[in-house]
Amino acid sequence: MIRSMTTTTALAVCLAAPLAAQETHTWGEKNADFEPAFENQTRAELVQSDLTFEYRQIAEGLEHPWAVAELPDGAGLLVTERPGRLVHVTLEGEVSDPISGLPEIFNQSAGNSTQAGLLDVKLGPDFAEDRMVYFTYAKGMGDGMSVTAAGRGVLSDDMTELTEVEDIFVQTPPSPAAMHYGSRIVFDGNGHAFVTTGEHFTDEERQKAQGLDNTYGKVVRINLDGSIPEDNPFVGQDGAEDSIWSYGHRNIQGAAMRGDQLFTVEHGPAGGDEINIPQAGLNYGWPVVSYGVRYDGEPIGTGKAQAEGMAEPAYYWDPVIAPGDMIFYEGDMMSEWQGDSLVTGLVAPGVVRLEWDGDRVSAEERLFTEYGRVRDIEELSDGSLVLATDYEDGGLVHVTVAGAD
Ligand SMILES: [Ca+2]
Repeated sequence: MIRSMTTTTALAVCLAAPLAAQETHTWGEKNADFEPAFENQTRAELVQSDLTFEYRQIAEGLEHPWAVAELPDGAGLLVTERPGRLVHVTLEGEVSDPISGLPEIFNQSAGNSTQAGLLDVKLGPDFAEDRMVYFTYAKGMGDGMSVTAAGRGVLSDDMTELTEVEDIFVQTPPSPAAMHYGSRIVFDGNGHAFVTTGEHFTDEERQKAQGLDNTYGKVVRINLDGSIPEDNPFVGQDGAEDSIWSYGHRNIQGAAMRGDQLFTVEHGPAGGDEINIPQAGLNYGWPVVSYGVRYDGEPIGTGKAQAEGMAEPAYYWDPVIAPGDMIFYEGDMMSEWQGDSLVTGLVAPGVVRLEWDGDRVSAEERLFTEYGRVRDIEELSDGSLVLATDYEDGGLVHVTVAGAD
């Protein structure tokens, strides 16, 4: 069954980008008054690509699409909708009925904000052989309590159901606060998965980001079946969760591998979004230090941005961009971007491109700003991009370079 054919007309319209480059970005007013620890840790030089883009709306009417994963052999896309649906979308815009077999998804709101739901989806590293699909989600634990979890299941050939579904990670302990779930899952190419979490936001819950006896505000590292790699940094340490890779994070909604190195992008408070390059066993500082301040302008933790024993972010934004996800671009279509990261923005509209010099950012560009809240970005096998716009009536946008095949 096809849920929406509204895109058939949109498909016929191929909107060319304005010939002029996008409007020039200027830095906004800072929320906080900290000095960076090193040059280009924030506000790197603003640049503009000399590319002309074409945009095609693939699908509309998706409810807060959160993640997009390309299937092999032109078989289209798997897309999560945050309320709890996993759907198949063709590149022509046909949206399937929800794929069955997911666990029950917790999608309650907290105040006027809904952050819980079905979050990431990725094809497993051996998908061609085992059709294993991995996902992250908010899991209800009873009495309104919830956690972040990661699961996996086998996608049927007709893409209508997941079978053999199991959890491979369940955050502990259950939280009464339905906020800050993270979460992405990425693979290191060496048999492990990294799962990112959040710290459930409240003043009380966030303190757990510094504790090793829980998995709030952590990057965790697991084997693909959910077992714990023996070389994880806290294996064998009394009172520490063996799954922890790094800690002191706030709300990590984006993650990507560059070679065998994990990069994460996390939501900070006002003025403190961070890119980190998480190393085994290190403390990334939240909520003791931050380059941001509380939303009411009051200080965070010690009121300082830096502390001995707490790792510096590789990059931070003040004002924030509210990062959704990030990729490292590898394709030929936008070949001058190879090795750059593309970070989606929810508050800063569109996508932020970062150029890197080793582990340091060297330049920044703002792209695709007319699309507003962008939750996810996927590079397709031909080097084109798909953006997922995060609205109640959200959709997918296919971005190509004018004149590219
Ligand atoms: Ca930090």
